[in-house]
Amino acid sequence: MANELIFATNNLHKLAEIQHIIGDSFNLKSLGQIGCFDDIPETAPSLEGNALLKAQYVFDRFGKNCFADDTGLEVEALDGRPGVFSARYASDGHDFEANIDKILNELLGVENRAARFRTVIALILNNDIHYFEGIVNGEIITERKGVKGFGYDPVFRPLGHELTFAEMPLSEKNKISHRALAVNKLVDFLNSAK
Ligand code: ITT
Repeated sequence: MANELIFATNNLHKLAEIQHIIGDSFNLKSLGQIGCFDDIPETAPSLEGNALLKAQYVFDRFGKNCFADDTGLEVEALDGRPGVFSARYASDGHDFEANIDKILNELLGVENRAARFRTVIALILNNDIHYFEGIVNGEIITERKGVKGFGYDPVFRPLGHELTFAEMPLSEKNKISHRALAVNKLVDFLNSAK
């Protein structure tokens, strides 16, 4: 029987995407599937801290192997902001449009448009903590392009590509994204730990 592994998320789209990459050897379950409906606090000052908070919360209460992720957009000219505040940069809600407007305004007239997406995964496996990181370097363009994806995708163009993340087919983004890079490292580790 496949090993059960909890992914501390309620985003079933993310769960399916990662289950697909992991294959049959681990049976991923979401928070809802283990009966966890709590609003897990994400109050740490770093992506690493927030990913661990979520994984630890589940491990402490359910005693199950678990991993969690956190992602941020880090803009060089803004000293790495929005970073850990990416989801709630302009306001407390997940208002993607307002978040993009805020970044574009802050970068008005700024020449250095370098930015990166960074995903951190914290895994708690048999009481040990492991981190996996995925980074995509790119730049913030001056106006929105494309309607696919979510979040900051319309203004983020990955290095070496002509299209923004929001102009690429999702299958293309998923091959090169920060999340995919971090997940691939997690999967390599899990497969070697089997
Ligand atoms: P959880 O419920 O899983 O915590 P979340 O919305 O907080 O969902 P993330 O931690 O993955 O999601 O990402 C935080 C924010 O970073 C997210 O709300 C987006 O604004 C932005 N973001 C993350 N991944 C992105 C991507 O692939 N493309 C564009 N923006 C992204």
